[in-house]
Amino acid sequence: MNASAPDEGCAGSVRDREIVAARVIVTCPGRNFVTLKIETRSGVYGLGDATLNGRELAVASYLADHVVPNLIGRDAGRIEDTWQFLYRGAYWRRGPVTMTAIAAVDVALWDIVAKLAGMPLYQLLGGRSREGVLVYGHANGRDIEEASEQVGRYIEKGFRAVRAQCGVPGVHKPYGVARGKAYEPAESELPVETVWSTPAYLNVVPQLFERLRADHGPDIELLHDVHHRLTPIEAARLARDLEPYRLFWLEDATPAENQRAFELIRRHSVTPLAVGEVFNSIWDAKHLIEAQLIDFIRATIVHAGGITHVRRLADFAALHQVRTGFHGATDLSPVCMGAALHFDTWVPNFGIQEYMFHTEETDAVFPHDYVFREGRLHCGERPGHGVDIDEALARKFPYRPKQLPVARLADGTMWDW
Ligand code: EZ4
Ligand code: CO
Repeated sequence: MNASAPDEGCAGSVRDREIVAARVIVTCPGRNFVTLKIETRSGVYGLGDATLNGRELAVASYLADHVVPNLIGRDAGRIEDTWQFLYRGAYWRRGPVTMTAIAAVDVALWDIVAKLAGMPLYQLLGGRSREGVLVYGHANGRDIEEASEQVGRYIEKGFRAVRAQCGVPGVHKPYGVARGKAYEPAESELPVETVWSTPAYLNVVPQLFERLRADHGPDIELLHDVHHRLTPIEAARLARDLEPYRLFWLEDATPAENQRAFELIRRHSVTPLAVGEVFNSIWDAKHLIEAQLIDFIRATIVHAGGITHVRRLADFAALHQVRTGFHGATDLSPVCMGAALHFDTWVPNFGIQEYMFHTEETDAVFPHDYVFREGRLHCGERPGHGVDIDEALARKFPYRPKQLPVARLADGTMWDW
């Protein structure tokens, strides 16, 4: 970039903002994370999360081999132009690998510009809209009893909203139920094969929520994740059966490639619906939002093109009174969480934010300034998104290949996971 060009904006000079280096850092402090670090001539750097669970190295290569060479010499302040260059300019658009790579660049640039401006990132987006970000935690149990105890533990910790999952009689290793200390879906080098039974599941879930309301009363917000396991008519039945227990949301009730499938669920139920943690573009959600078939959009910063694209998605959703409910499982790194919390602090149509605790090792590799207090997460006031990386420590945790499980019906048919 021409260092003698007129200075634009107030976040340093064009010369200060020139990108001089960009590196992909892969580390496994309990699970794999991919991080992009972009450095400017001023010495100020930015970080972006590039983690795509089970497909980490595809994004690492997309970035290192195809994106980083384009960044060197660019003005880090040209966030929008860089986004358009990587999306429109690349010819090949969308898809989780591409959009995760673009997100990593985008978040790192927002981080740099906020640091140069001396502002917390939420301020650049338009400033604070709320005092804290409502989060939900994950309670799970091998049976209803254990799941209810877990919900109780979250309430004791101060949570105001809890997602609940429980074992399904006859189903070995159901989605969302912990095997070790904490629930972590990607557990082996090759996918674990699980067996799925829809009738047993449809039987147990309403019983779970009946019990949770009886044990914990009407005030706690309850959520549930179907993880794409039902057909549209089965999803409609579950949503209807759960109405008496007033869920905050029912998530991913059926796969959303066919967006019109949700019309069927809507016809039968007023249970609020959340969709989209696997979405990577506004186009994945267009009909769902326009036709008001969902209540919460879960597409998040790391998998949907960064702040620049998710801001557009959130504004579009706001026109239809659809609120945000960003994905925030442990496979999204603290870097994504930091950026998401700044976004959540600003976005007018905020709904809720998913929050699972990272391991101590992960928290040590990614020092951050966000804190949990009384059921809400609070982003810090440090310039940027407030999350750093300890590269020396990251190097002590080398990449370990891990994939998500797969699900089959009892007769061997491959099913949705
Ligand atoms: O299975 O993040 O709502 N949360 C979820 C997660 C996802 C994992 C997949 O990478 O559905 O547990
Ligand atoms: Co989910």
